[in-house]
Order: sequence, then structure tokens, then C-alpha cells
Amino acid sequence: MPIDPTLPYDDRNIFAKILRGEIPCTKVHEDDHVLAFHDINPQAPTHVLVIPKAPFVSWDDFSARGTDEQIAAFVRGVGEVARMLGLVEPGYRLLANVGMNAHQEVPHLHVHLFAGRKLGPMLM
Ligand code: IU
Repeated sequence: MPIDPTLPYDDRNIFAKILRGEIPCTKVHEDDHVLAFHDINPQAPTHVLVIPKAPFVSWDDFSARGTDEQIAAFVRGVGEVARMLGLVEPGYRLLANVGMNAHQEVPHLHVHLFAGRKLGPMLM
């Protein structure tokens, strides 16, 4: 079920549990600010989720409340994951769903990173 992104952050969500180590994930990268792991239901040969360690519900919440330092660390982290996985050539796609219409299901900001096949010009 899509979530209501206007609700306050709820640390019972699945990605908060992953961050606390209560639920395992297939980790791709981790630093002080960012965790990246493989999506359990991949939609492309490479489908990685990149999340900030700090509690933000969505891209909207993050862009409004995140500090410049948090935002810079997250943006750099996403780029680093893509470079680390060797995805810059021939390319990759980033996607962040926000709210009901976009079908955001987990109320902790995550950026999807898709790669490994031609993704086409349209929305997935
Ligand atoms: P969405 O943007 O909120 O719709 O994406 C949520 C993603 O989280 C979706 O691609 C799920 O397959 C993925 N996911 C996961 O990787 N591990 C989980 O335990 C759960 C969802 I629940």
C-alpha cells in the first residue's frame, strides 16, 4: 500500500529496521550517511536502493528538512554507489517515489538505482 508522505517519520518502517540491523539486507555500500542494498524485488538486472541513515520520510521531507551537509552526503553517496558498481557507462536511472500517486510504499526516503539493460525513454 502506498504511504501518506505527510505523516511524521515512523521508525517502525522496514528500512529503519534494516538500518538498525534488525532485518538483513544485501549490502552494496555503507558510509556514515548512506546505506545501499539490493532491492528484494529487482526490476532490472541491477536494482539498488540508496537510503540516508537519517530519518526522512521522502524526497519531499528530505529536501525541506535535510541540512546542506546531509543532502550533499546523500547525493554524493548515490553517485559513489553508481561509480563503485561501474554503472556510469553505459548508464543508469535514478528514481524516487513520493507519496500516493507515485506508489511510495516504504516511508523512509529511498532512491532506486536501475541499470544493466536498456531502460527506454519512458517511465517504468
Ligand atoms: P517504493 O518506491 O516505496 O515503491 O519502493 C519500495 C521498494 O522497496 C520496492 O522496490 C521493494 O521491492 C523494496 N523493498 C525491499 O527491497 N525490501 C523490503 O523488505 C521491502 C521492500 I517491504
